[in-house]
This record gives sequence, structure tokens and C-alpha cells, in this order.
Amino acid sequence: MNRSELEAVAAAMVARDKGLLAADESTGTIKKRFDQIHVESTEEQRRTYRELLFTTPGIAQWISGVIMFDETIRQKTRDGVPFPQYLTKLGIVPGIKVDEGAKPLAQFPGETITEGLDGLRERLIDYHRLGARFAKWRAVIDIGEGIPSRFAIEANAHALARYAALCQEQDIVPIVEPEVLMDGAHTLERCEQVTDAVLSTVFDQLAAHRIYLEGMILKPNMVIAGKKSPVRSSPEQVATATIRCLKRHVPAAVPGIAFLSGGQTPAEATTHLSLMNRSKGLPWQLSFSYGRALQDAALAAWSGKSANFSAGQKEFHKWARLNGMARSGGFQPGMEQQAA
Ligand code: 5MM
Repeated sequence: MNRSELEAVAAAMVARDKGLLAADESTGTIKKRFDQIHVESTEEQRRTYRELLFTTPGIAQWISGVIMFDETIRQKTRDGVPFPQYLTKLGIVPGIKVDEGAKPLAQFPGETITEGLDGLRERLIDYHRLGARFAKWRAVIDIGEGIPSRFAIEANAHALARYAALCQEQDIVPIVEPEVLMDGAHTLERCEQVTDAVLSTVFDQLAAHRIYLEGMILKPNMVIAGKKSPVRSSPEQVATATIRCLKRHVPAAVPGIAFLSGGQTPAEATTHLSLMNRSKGLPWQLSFSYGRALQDAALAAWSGKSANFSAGQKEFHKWARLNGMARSGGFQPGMEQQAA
């Protein structure tokens, strides 16, 4: 393990004013996104859409790294430049999703375990050769009646730590993503309780697996009420509870925390990030690693039509820039209406 290399890549991933683009939708998920805009999910359409994102003019000012899917990291721009090389040239760090998805956890109805550890060492060697310098693994924890169980939290935390150790062995920075879903009807308090338990278990496992904390990035959910909860959380409540929870569990040695958006609207996710970044004296960088919050508007503007290619890029640029501003607390709700 090359510690200084891991540290340098992790620092670049959470560099000032920048964040990560999660463009690692698996074939099934990107099909769902394309279905919403009535676009057929062919390999060429997926390549074109990823090219739209990666070649957006000026994007390197706000985007530090891109998480790709296995298919994407092997694809090229229309001029024949492999995506990882194209991004590296712009100063954007190429990354790769290496988990193989959340599968039902046997004997634990309604819960999942993320798979993908078998053969991971060899896959990481291959991805490093292709240009990836960081990786991502997502564990999914749902909140419902009687769940999550202690066992599911532990099993997922154990897998996350095994993944992280294999990444660091191959000089790849692991993004550790334990996502507590916001799909349920739970309150913010319940989300905080579960996120507390999850982060505490994850950091225990990371320590047990001898993870070099300075060479990793945490990608957590924000602490927020479930989408079906009748009680909505105010932006201030989300920001306060999220920071409180992170302070309890995330060691200062971790260089950065890059949030997922989890189904919040782009404006909500950006507002929350901005508010949190107004807190003084935090030991880590607070950044973003959004999928939907960065892409929703771009997807809708593009809608699969080549005439809309630059309209899609404009929307992606806009949300990347607004989140870049949120990195130093400079985004205010409403700014998205004026922003071009
Ligand atoms: C972009 O979506 C990612 C991949 O999802 P699948 O493995 O289900 O295809 C996802 O892991 C994403 O990186 C994170 O959940 C963050 O995305 P959001 O949309 O929540 O910001």
C-alpha cells in the first residue's frame, strides 16, 4: 500500500469547491432513468449520455472525480479517447463502482447484503490498469418495521471493510458508502438513530480491518425524515442532525465526507450541503457525490435527442457549479432559478 499516493488521491477527490459525479448507474438503474425520458437503453445511448456529462465544457472547475460503471470505464469518446484517459487529462480522477449490487440477505426478510467480494482483488488490478484511482461500494440499509437488524448492519459493515482493505492493497482509494435509505415513513430522529448505529459499526469494522483512514472517503446519507413521513424536516434540522451524527462517529483522520443525494431534489441536497458547510471547525471536507441531484435536470433537458446535447450539458454544469458553491456555504435556495 502506497500511503502517500492514497492520501494524494483522497485529497484531490475532496478538493475545495469540487465534488464527485456518481455516474455509476448499473445497466438496470440507467434503464430506469432512460425509461423516465422515453429513451431506449442501448450501449451507444448510454455511451452518448456519459459523454455528454464528461465533456461538459468547464466541468473540471466543479467536478473532482467521476464514479463509472464497468461498461463505462471501457468506453470512449466519439473521438476515440477512452473515458478514463479523457477525464485524467482534465484533472478529474476516474473512479469505478466495484460492488455487484445489494441482494436479499437470506433469513432476513426485507434486508440486503451487498455482494462482489469474490474475485475483487483481480478486478481491482484490472481497473487500476484501466486508470481508476478510486472505487465505490454501496451498502443499503432500509428502515421499516423491525428493520434494520443488528445482523444486517454488521454483515454490511464487514463487507464494506473487506472491500476497503482490498482497495488500499491495490493503491485505490475506497469510497465507503453505507446508505440508510430515505424511502420509508420514518422520522428524522429514527434516521439519526439508525445512521448512528450504522456509522459506529462501519468505523469499528474499518479499524478491525486496519483501514488507513487518511486514504479513504466516506459517502453517507444525510440525516433526514423518510419520503413518506408526514413530518417534514427543515433544512436546518437536517444540517444540524447530520453534523451531530457525523461528529460522533467519523474520526478526524478521514479527509472527506461526500454525501449521496438519496432521492432529495437537487435543490434540497444542495441547500443541505451548503448549510452544513457554514459550520466552523469541522475536521473533514464536506463534499458531494451525487447521482440524481447532479443528473436529473441534465437527463430531462437532453431526453435522448442529439439537438439537446448542449442543453443537457448546460443543466449538468449548472448543478455542478451550484454544488461547488455549496462547498463553501455559498448556495441559497432560489439561486437555481437565476443560474444558467
Ligand atoms: C448513481 O447511482 C449509483 C448506482 O446505483 P445502482 O448500483 O443501483 O445502479 C448509486 O450507488 C449512487 O452512487 C449513490 O446512491 C448516490 O446516488 P444518489 O442518486 O443517491 O445521489
